[in-house]
Amino acid sequence: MCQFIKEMKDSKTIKIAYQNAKEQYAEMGINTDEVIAQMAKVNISLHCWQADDVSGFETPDAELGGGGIQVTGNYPGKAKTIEQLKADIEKVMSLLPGSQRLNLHAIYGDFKGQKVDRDQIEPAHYQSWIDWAKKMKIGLDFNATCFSHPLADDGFTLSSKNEATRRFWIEHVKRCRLIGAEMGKQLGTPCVHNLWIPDGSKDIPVDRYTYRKLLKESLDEILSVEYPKEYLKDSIECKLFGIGSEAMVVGSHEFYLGYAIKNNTLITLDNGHFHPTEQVGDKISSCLLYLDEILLHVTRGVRWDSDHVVILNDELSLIAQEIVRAKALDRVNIGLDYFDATLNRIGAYVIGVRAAQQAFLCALLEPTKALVEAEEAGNFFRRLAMLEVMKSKPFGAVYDYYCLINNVLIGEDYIAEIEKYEAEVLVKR
Ligand code: RNT
Ligand code: ZN
Repeated sequence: MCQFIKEMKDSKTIKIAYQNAKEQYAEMGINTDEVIAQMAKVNISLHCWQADDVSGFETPDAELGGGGIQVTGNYPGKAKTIEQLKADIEKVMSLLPGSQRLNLHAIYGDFKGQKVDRDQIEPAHYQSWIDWAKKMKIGLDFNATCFSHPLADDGFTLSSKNEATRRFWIEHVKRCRLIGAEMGKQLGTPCVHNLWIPDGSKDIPVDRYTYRKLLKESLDEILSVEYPKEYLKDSIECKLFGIGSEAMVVGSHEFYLGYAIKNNTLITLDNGHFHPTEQVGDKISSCLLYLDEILLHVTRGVRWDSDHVVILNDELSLIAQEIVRAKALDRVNIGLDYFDATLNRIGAYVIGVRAAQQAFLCALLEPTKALVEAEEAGNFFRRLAMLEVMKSKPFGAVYDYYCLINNVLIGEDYIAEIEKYEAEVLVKR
């Protein structure tokens, strides 16, 4: 009874705060109810790999190995089985307003204790994920896994000068696209297949041209198999450098942007994959002028690391603003990509998704028309002042209300809920 009264009171407070926020935004010409309705277009794809430190389920003791990416930390509760991973994702989604998708890597197949090498995987190995996604009413996205494998140990996969190695990886990625298309077909929502390869070299290479030529040839062969766009969308992910590939990454931004434009694929913009003074937010309008769609890997770069938990920072805000200002929400696929093993992994997801949602919500609450008018009039004081004023408008009250009408915990209440899940489930693993 007491709990019931408290909930009633809380929801009343949230509604009053929302009403107040609604009036404040209305004064700036913004209809908050319409903005909330638009949040349905912000359909974030959760990366499965935060739940288990990018280990996957090929063997019971699988771990992320090489590839220029690294996980640090050993916080208890990592998902060690598909069942645990599913339970964790269900818990995460229960704490999020709106609907999400799940983004799987090939190493997360349901191999049922069998050794299935990457060039042998089939749609059947992912059927239990598809069935679960149907039950959850969510879409799936997919990724070839071209790392954590002996044939990736020398740092080259699709650009390898060893023909047998290159062929192995071509076969893997071809199969991944087939699996992705099957996911899209069965789930009735296109699967975005993202291709990121670690290929690169620690020290100064002399034959960059050949490595890039080999990668181009591999991609041409992989993409020569066509799938309906309603089933599969192909995206390719560039990177400036990785750990152990500091001097050159074969799949650089120029390489993939050129390839994507020429071959009509999507490009993946991972905001941890550029020089720190570059902004992915600034790249979006350019990419959208030449490509039908893009994929985001939303992350947080910290010094040399590109994969910290997403928070609501300026970089994320600019990304969301640029997408909304370009009216391109339906041309941008939003994925997350980070892995931190030093904190509760369920919490890491909820923090990141809520931050990304808040960035888009703020962007939708922007009086863009008035800002553009100030810009066109050359009134840069007004433009800058308005951008600053918007930062202290009560977007939090709008987000709380969005949580309320979606029936999920509001504000800090999710923290205790995750701590409870940690005590009841995670520490017992
Ligand atoms: C690596 C890329 C890539 C990976 C995942 C696991 O730098 O960002 O997207 O993080 O595929
Ligand atoms: Zn990425």
